Amino acid sequence: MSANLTFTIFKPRAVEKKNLGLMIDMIYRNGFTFKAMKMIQLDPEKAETFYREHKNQPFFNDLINYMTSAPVVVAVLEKENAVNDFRQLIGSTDPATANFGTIRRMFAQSKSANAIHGSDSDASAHREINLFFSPDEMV
Ligand code: 3AN
Repeated sequence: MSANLTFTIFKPRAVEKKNLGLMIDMIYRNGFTFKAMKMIQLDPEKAETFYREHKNQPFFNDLINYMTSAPVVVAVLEKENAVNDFRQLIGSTDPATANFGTIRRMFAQSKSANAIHGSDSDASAHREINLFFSPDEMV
């Protein structure tokens, strides 16, 4: 799989608040291309697999409850240096301290309801893409 790919989730509150279009527009304007995208309802098992590295964190149960509370949109994005550039675009985990102009600063409510996910490494992107998409779903 290309190292120029990253994986994102538009989280429940961002979908409910109808901010999807604005967020997608920002992503396009920052040079990313969508290779795949779909709306899904996460079940607890899938959410726990996805967030397995946070299993022992105090916020884990809340995170799983939140991520399974309403539909999300998952997508694969392509751009040179996709992982790092996308992390820059979304901003830091806590929207209160995320840089101005980042997606989380503009659209997130809190650390758990923080609007959007972005893979933190090429290895994570590879794992996360394979968790949600089969090769025939990618353009
Ligand atoms: P990021 O998504 O910025 O890489 P991670 O990987 O540290 O952040 O955490 C994964 C997800 O867990 C975050 N996107 C956020 O939804 C949630 N999370 C992280 N830290 C906290 C926290 N202190 N309280 C509540 N939720 C958190």
